[in-house]
Amino acid sequence: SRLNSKIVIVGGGISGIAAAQRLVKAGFHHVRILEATSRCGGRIKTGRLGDSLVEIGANWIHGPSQENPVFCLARQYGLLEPEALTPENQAMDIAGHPPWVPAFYSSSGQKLNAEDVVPAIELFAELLDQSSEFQNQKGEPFPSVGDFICTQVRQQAEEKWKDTDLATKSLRLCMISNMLKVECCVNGAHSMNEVGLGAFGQYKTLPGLDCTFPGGYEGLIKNLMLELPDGLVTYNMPVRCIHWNNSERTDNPVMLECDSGEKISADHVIVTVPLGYLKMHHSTMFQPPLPLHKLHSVQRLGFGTNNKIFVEFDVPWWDAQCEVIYLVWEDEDDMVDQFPDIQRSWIKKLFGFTVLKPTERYGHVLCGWIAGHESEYMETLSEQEVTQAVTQLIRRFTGNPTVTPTRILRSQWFHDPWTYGSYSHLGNGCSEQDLDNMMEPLPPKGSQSQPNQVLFAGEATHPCYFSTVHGALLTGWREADRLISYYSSINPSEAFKS
Ligand code: 6YU
Repeated sequence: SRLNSKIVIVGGGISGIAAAQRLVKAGFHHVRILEATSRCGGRIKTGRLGDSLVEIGANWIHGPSQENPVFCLARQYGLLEPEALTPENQAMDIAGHPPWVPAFYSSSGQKLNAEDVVPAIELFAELLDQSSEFQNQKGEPFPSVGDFICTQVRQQAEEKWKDTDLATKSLRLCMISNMLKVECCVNGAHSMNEVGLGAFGQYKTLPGLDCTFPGGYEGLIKNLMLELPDGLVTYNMPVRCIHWNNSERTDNPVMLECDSGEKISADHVIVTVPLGYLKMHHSTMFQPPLPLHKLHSVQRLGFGTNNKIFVEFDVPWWDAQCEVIYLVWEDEDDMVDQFPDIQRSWIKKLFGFTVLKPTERYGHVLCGWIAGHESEYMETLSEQEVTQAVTQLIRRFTGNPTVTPTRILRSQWFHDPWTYGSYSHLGNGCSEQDLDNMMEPLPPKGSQSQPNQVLFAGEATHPCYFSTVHGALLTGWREADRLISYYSSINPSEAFKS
């Protein structure tokens, strides 16, 4: 019966907490979360820069509207600003690209005219839209979104910009390089050449203008945790191995082995560890090993790094209304988003900064964004080295040799041993099938042994909202529901509270 079945959730991120919350509500008594670290939240992590709260991990509610469960919970808990709650805000359909007020600076230290670069941004946006249209087509004309976009730009630029002078044309191609770097951050990919074209349209956006949590994203976690019984989470308890189809025990089919040596038996395990962790540890984490089709999907799906570098100033060097600052390198008209000479050139991957608003709350703080192997290299540098590189960069692009940050703070998601990166994307050759494989429970379909021994939740198991908090939350609920309906099917007389 559900009352006695033992359910262990591996990982206390939003997906693990969501699964626990739903199972507890449905009347399961023996639910626990084993979390490797000393805190819950995982990639939802609010930190401090001086007196201000800043997000080390997830930043926005993407598409805050009725259909978004993160939005609905945040509203219910009273965590959002009035503006985010307005019908106008919820109705705004931005298709994943917020209409921020931009400013453009060049590597020769000049502010660029919008009209010189905006045609490149428009062409890029058009091609990015088209990249979503290769789904369900037989074969992809190009292996990646990066290949598709660069080929199309090369073909179309000549025609479109035939009356434009050479210098401006070249500048627009440099702007395309910048846009590729932006998309590396959005997709959590090393390069747009590693984002598959055929499945790009698999990702879906929701309506609503992206909003933030004024009191920190972790407020969502804190409120959800209040709905859980005390002691449900065991901290500092990394799970090393999951023995399923466990023949030594007849009462419980699954046995978990922790780093501490502790062994815990269970009827069901919900695994929510990040894809980066799975890629690294799948061979030791499952006994027997993962079925091949699942393993191949773990390997084929992409999991790159996107990091933030918060930079604080006494005095702003950008305009008051500016919301995003793009740094355009004038030597990048060959449309590149990767730098072979990483030690010297890593900083070129930083596409620019978003401006933290409102100023009354944050002071003058920018958030720099950097993805890819360059970002992973940045993590190995000291804070001083990063500060020096960012200071030099800003001095060069503003042409002002005295600009000096007062404080910086950066994330280091690749060196987080429980994550190994930021979030997932569909890599070369990926399809919808890979996400289906990711969420398929063990033992796989068609097996004779007890079903639903090991279930899989987490951001990288959502068919269309992967890489997001709402996607992760929904997968936790999905796997809880899988168990709830499993128990009602084997014992229909047990009425469920819900
Ligand atoms: C969003 C956003 N956002 C920025 C950055 C990052 C992410 N995301 P968790 O990892 O949370 O939990 C797993 C737990 O397991 C964890 O606590 C571990 O300690 C534990 N664990 C691991 N191993 C274990 C073991 N062996 N034993 C026990 N425990 C173990 N999402 O909605 N808005 O603004 C951002 C952003 C820098 C790093 C984000 C954002 C992603 C979310 O943070 C993430 O999906 C969820 O928090 C994951 O929750 P979880 O429970 O699955 O895992 C067209 C097209 C484009 C496609 N993409 C466009 C979307 C853009 C995505 N944007 C992201 C942007 C930012 C800025």
